[in-house]
Amino acid sequence: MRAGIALGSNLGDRHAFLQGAVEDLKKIHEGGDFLLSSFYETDPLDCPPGSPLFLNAAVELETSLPPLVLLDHLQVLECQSGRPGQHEFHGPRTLDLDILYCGRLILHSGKLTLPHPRITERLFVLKPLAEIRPDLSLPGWSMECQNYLFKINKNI
Ligand code: PH2
Ligand code: MG
Ligand code: MG
Repeated sequence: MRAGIALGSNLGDRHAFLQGAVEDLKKIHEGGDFLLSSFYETDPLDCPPGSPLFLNAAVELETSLPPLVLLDHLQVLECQSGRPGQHEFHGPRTLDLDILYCGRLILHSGKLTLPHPRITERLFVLKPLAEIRPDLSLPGWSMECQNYLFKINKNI
């Protein structure tokens, strides 16, 4: 199925961490188009005061991995970037990889909620995602991705 993944970094060589993650994600991609957005520099949202700016991006890839297996895999990549297992809430991190959606699957497990419940509120997710999948519509959404971006940009 097609899985959407949000990438973020606001510690160290942000560009290298994102680019490294993209190369690692290509290794689990199983065919068809590997969609990659531009890298966007974004203001930290809900982070401790003085947090550095983020680099954010989005990827859509094809995988047959079950979502919780994909999640484990992403957490290994986060660890390999040097991100500690425990850190301050939303504190600076070398690499953050969040699953946004896995096809049209709806999942509420203790570890993972799909689709990610806050996609439509977060400019730093919507902007890269709308670049690669403007037409995306997910369970629970009332409109396409590009329209949520339009709405958030207009702040209406
Ligand atoms: N991630 C967060 C909290 N705040 N702000 C930006 N700009 N980019 C992020 O990736 C981000 C954030 C929690 O993971
Ligand atoms: Mg995150
Ligand atoms: Mg995360």
